[in-house]
Amino acid sequence: TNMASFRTVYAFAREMHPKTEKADIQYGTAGFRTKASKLGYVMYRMGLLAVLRARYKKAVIGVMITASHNPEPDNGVKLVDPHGEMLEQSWEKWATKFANVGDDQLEDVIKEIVNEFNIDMTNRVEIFIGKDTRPSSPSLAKSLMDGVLALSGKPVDFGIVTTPQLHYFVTCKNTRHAYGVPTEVGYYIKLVTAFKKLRGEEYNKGNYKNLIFYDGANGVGSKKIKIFQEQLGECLNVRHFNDAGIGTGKLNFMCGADYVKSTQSFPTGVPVEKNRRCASVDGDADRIVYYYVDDEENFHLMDGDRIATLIASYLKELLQKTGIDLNLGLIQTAYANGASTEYITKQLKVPVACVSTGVKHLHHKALEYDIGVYFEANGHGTVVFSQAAKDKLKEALKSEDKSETEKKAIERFLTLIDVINETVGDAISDMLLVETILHDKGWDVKDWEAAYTDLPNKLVKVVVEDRNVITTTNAERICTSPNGLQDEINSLVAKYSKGRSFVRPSGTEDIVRVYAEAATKEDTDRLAAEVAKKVYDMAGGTGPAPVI
Ligand code: G16
Repeated sequence: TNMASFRTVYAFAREMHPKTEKADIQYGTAGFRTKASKLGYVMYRMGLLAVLRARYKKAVIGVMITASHNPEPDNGVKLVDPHGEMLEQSWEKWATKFANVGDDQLEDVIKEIVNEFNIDMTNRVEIFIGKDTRPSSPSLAKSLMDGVLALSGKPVDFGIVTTPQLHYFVTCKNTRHAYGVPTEVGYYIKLVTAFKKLRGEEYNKGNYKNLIFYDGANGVGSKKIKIFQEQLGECLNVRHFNDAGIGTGKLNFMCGADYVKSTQSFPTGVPVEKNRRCASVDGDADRIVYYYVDDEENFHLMDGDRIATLIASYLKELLQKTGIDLNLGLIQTAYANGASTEYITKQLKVPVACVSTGVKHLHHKALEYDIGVYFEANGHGTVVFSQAAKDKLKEALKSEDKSETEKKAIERFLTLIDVINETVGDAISDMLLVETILHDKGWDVKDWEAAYTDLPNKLVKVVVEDRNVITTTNAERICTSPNGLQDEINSLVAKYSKGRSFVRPSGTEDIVRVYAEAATKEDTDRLAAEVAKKVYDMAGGTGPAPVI
């Protein structure tokens, strides 16, 4: 009976979700991403894979339909593992295999994976599904659900939600509600209750004013912030902008976290008010960056590195007040500004680890600490706490050896954990955390910025024929092919004071990314252009060549 049921899989595929693309597609930095029109059959197949994964893990698996920071005509899919993490890397090759075999081979691939992992196909499993606001998402969700149904799984559709909300639901369900209630209402209640408790009665404090301008990137982040705002009431005034309707083509267009970070400029649609604290989220609300415009109308960016250092330093201080010994680590990628890394190691004296791009890598590394703070410079990150750390804090609260001041700090620490969505980077939860810290310190955005000065930095995209000709090692900081490219980069970098540069193929866009930083803006721009030109020349650049 087990094997016979796979027949439906082929029938569904052939009649409703036939493979339309010849070229192979790869499970990248954050799942599959491409033009939405090319994704119907991929979704169907991810529905199949999700059921197999769920049966293997004997747990709920999540599937998020989104292309996050990419433009509106794109879409994508990422799988969420039982504890809310991204799909385990050893299964990515299965995802890629499922996506690329012919329709008539699907049954065989299913048999292969069932045999390899000895999957009990009689398990009844649920698949949690979420989608962003892209117009293509409902029909792709339908394809996905057909895949789930073809293997007799039960799809549970959460409708339009942020990526971190879906991760949260999966974790709640699999921890039997220990982490929270797996509904949107449950999510808001948990975060807002903790936030209000931390804020207390005094909404403004020192230089801190409880008004923030929020750019929702014309996506799901602008829908959900309204629900937050209703519940936050007067204690945090979030004035939101960029809330265009679904299908207007404005998603992420000249706004949102990716635009602000990569162009280092103010988004459209948000009124420019001098010295006003502003924040932008991305298309599925898992990234956030802060910024403001000063009296001289200069733009100042507070990116993921800055958020990470703010959080790490605050947690470290608070931890000291609890008198409890827990280890704290910070995880970055090669994109982290050199000045931030120096500040963390030398000033904060917090150990830093550098890993490859992709939240999946950062999250994994962060789990090695009692308290792991991880952020990509692009604003994607969160904090994870080990169960042992949580237990230790809770135990200490009951202990007679602890003073009242220490107990107060412990209570605050535990409440802080509830504001944080530990399952994955969550723009709105991160914002509530940053606002809590700034409020507690009585800081405005300038006080925050004063911690260290970023080195000028620049991100450039280079279009090449096949981005996979670029390979890297050492957390993507060294390029291993094409032959000789790294030597060229080294000699270019050597010309500039505080110069640093690296190149890597994007896992979400069909381009090569070039990062550069140096002591001055002019040097940075020049170094970025020179390295971009080398990539163009040595890695098969197409279209107009980068100008130096
Ligand atoms: C995704 C990943 C991030 C990554 C970004 C860019 O973000 O989740 O971890 O930094 O893509 O990746 P790449 O440089 O490989 O294109 P998002 O917000 O698009 O899901």
